[in-house]
Amino acid sequence: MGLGIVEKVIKKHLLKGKMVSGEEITLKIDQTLTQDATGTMAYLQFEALGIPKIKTELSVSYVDHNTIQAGFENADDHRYLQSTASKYGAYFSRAGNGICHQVHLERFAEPDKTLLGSDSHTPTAGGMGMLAIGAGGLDVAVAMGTCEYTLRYPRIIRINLEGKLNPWINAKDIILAILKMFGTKGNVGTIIEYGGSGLETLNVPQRATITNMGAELGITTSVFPSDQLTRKFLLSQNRGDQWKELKADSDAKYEKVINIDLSEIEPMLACPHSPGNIATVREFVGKRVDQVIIGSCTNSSYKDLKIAAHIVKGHKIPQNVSFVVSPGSRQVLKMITDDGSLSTLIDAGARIAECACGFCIGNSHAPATDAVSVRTSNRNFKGRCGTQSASVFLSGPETAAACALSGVITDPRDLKELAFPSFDLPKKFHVDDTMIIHPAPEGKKTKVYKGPNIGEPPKNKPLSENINAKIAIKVGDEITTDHIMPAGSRLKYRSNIKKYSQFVFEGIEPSFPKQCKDNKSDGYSNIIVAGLSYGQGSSREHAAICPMYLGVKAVIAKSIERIHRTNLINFGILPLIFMKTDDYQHLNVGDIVKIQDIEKTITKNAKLVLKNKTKNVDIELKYDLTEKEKQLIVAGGLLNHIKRKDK
Ligand code: MIC
Ligand code: SF4
Repeated sequence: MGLGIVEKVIKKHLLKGKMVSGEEITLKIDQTLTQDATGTMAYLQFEALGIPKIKTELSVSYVDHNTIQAGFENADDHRYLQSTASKYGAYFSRAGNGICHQVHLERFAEPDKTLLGSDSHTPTAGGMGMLAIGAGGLDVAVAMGTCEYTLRYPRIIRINLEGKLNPWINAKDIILAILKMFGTKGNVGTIIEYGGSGLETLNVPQRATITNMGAELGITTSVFPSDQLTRKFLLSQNRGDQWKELKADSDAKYEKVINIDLSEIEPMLACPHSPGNIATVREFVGKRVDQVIIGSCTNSSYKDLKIAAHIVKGHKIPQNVSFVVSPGSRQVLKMITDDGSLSTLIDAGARIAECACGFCIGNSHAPATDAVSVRTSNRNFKGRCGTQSASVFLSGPETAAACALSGVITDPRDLKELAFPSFDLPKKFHVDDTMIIHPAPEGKKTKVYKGPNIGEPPKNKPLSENINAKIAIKVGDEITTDHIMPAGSRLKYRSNIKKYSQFVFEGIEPSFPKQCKDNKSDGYSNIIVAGLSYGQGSSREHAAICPMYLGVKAVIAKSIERIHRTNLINFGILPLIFMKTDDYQHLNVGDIVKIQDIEKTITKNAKLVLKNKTKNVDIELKYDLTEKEKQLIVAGGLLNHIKRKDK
């Protein structure tokens, strides 16, 4: 039987395990990426592992998230990252060079290779035919030191894209349509493989817009074949020698095959407050818009910005609309500068933001109270933009630019007097790697710089046999890592766990850290109770480290998302699932609960029962841990486990 592209890449990189859905497998990792918000912790952990050099073929340390320097903290972190990259053997992409996923696609991604990144949108590189997976910083640190990553073998779904997009429709509209089909819940452990005749009409940046938002589906990753268009893109980036064909065998089998006719896709929106809350633009036409932002790792490529410039050319943005453009990389910025698009955007009244995450993570351009913002980014969770009362809609750049032009939600197909521009990607992109610093040559001594904001990664104790705890918080469905560990203005404390942990659940229950502390002084550990899809969104391992620091020993939920579940295990927190979802109602804040004989129970795969002593009820819990995960939990996390093995 033939193989699909995902199977081919996995087979080539398989170090341990069987290629059977649900089985634990270990893959050889060729490349890693980190970004500054997760990277400082990842490199602190890499240092704690005591491995002298990075062993992967290529590792890149990007600075793109915390580029606002309103205080010494971020600048110090950048220096720390630059010095560790140099010392341990990573490339360093400086602040201002661009968003990690955009730059990686332009300069480093390669077909038929594996990439592990400490950012949930790492799968963007799947647009290049890479098996690119997002993970917590600690997993990436371990992969830098060992070239290994362990996960469960996925279920593989094939989506055939047939036909051709109509004018004014963006690749973003395709992925929003897919989000409408799949939703953001229940897709854990899935990989999507794309195929179909429509691929001939989708260039690499368009494919990358689609793979980027696979993160919002909650899947492990998604992958496109590597074909002549991939080759063309690599050639245009002076990297033609890195092209390799990757295509599925005609008799490859998939768990499910879905066909999408591209000509039926229309302009789409993700409505407040979830990327899974999908509607057509038509349904909202005429709604007031206060802010429009084009940028982020989803839609800030050269063509995206050139089209936006074409739409606003010769017009002025209405006075009540703030229009922001944030190019994805310095390459994009330089090219829109050289071809005049930047000047067009400025003439129209655009505010030009740095080539960075910026607005997307809520550390700038927070909208006004009750404002409506249309953005080309990938997440619109409540409050993520920095303003709790704002409503954020996600769209493609054509729709966003049309909205900026008219001050109301507008279907770009209604821009009647404007012809749809037909420009192809250039044969040569502007290639200048000045802002990518190479690691220090072999043998050269490099000193690691550590500013006062950088604390030691916290240590955890091995699991105790019994957990005697109080329920410290009870939350509902779809709690994202943004809810657990807010980003925005709090982001600069990422390297300082003691300080950052004061903000756990800040937007939901600001007294949570104090509650945990009080419970601890009364002799209890803490437990978090949650609904469906707990830990959606980012790969932010701080959403596990900071609760661990506050004495959280278990999360009991109706379901937990993949990256967050792994992060919990990596930091020694038990991820537990209600056997009967109805039992959710039997746990409330302040209840005193006990889980006994944990190690014995999980080693024997026996029934794990929580006793709610306050309500006098027993609740059965599922743990579904692999053998390796059990060892991590028992050791009190991955770092402890590795240290134990080394002894
Ligand atoms: C995000 O988009 O939420 C982030 C910020 O890029 C995160 C990483 C982080 O928390 O630093 C992600 O997507 O993993
Ligand atoms: Fe940066 Fe936003 Fe992309 Fe996250 S989603 S990597 S914050 S641009």
